Amino acid sequence: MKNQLDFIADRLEKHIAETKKITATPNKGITRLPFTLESKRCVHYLEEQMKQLGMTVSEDASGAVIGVIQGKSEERIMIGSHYDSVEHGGAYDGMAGILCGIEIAAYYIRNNIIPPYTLEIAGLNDEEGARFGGGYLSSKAFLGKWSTNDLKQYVDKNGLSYYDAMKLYGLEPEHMIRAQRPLSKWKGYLEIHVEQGPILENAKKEIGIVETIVAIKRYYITIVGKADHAGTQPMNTRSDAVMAAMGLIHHMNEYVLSHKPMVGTVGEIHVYPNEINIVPEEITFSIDVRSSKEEWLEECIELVEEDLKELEGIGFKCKMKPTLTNTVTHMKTEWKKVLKESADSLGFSNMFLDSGAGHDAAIIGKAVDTAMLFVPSVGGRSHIPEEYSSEKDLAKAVLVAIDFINKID
Ligand code: HGY
Ligand code: MN
Ligand code: MN
Repeated sequence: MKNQLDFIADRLEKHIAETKKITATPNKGITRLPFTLESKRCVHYLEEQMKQLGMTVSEDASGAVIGVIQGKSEERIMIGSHYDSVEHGGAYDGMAGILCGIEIAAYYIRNNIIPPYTLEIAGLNDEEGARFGGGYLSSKAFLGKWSTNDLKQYVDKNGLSYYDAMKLYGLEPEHMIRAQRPLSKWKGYLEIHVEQGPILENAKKEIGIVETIVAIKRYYITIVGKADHAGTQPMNTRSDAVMAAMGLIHHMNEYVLSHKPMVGTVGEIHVYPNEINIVPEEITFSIDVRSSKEEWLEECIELVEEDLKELEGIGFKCKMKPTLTNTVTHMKTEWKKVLKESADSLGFSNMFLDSGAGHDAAIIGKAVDTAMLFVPSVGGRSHIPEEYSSEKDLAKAVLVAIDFINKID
């Protein structure tokens, strides 16, 4: 098994070395936003690798790239993750899971073994939502969740919607419904992903078996006050949008801190007119709150809504646009057990854990049997250029996944 492991790790190392060259921000991390040149280059690389293995390859209406190898049964297991990234992110988030899928297929093909199920290796598009603020584009498309109108609602910082960007990219947004997949043909979905946190590394475990994926609520909030001269306007007659937002953000943060291990983030902030000597007229900022207790998310958002109402009562204009609501997703119980058996039988230390990160599995897992495998993130960090997981650990996840696929009935 050792030489299998080394061989697969070596192939993954080569894949990562190639794919990390695909970025819009060379020397400043990985930036692969959907419907850009970087997407094209990712799709091209993944298609090439799959074609070299003799797989049947296609790109669907959402920009997902899918390679198929016929199994003994027509039932399909999709093994996938996303090829898009955050801006200035890392080389492993998403892409590593697709490459592991390719190496799972390569293992069967190289050893002339027909897998028990037909395998679909999938590179999914726009899991992050980094460009348009939506996210989970391909995984939601598989479930037929995108209307043409939805595709016009989400816009990037230049005002281009999904709809416009898809057209410019060469895809037909009106055909998005064709990406919907008949669930009856799906045995299920398996995703390999870097953990992106410190749990596995701290516990010195080689493999993580995911129990649940956290619930997430995301919004963009806009507060409009009044621009004024920063020197002459007295403090008590200002409608300073930034000071108003700071009070709300502080209040939200206090709630989150008193509900461990809930998390809350204000990651994106835009101020207008954004000048040193003008009282800020307008602020738009994102909020992202996560917890496995959905009632805490509800309570936290209610508190934000109350604060916005209070601000409107003193003359501010406020807007709160939801961009994502995902409830907790539970991985398939039986599959978690089999994954543990596989990891144990291969001698890889392992543990069960919850995912604080969102994944395509969080969407797909609402409709079909789903499981996730994690590998340790070095330093417990992700969404940064320094993101790193060892290809050896990724190769262990490949071997666990193969053993699992051969075992499930
Ligand atoms: O935000 C997340 O957890 C994921 O990276 N999309
Ligand atoms: Mn991510
Ligand atoms: Mn990811």
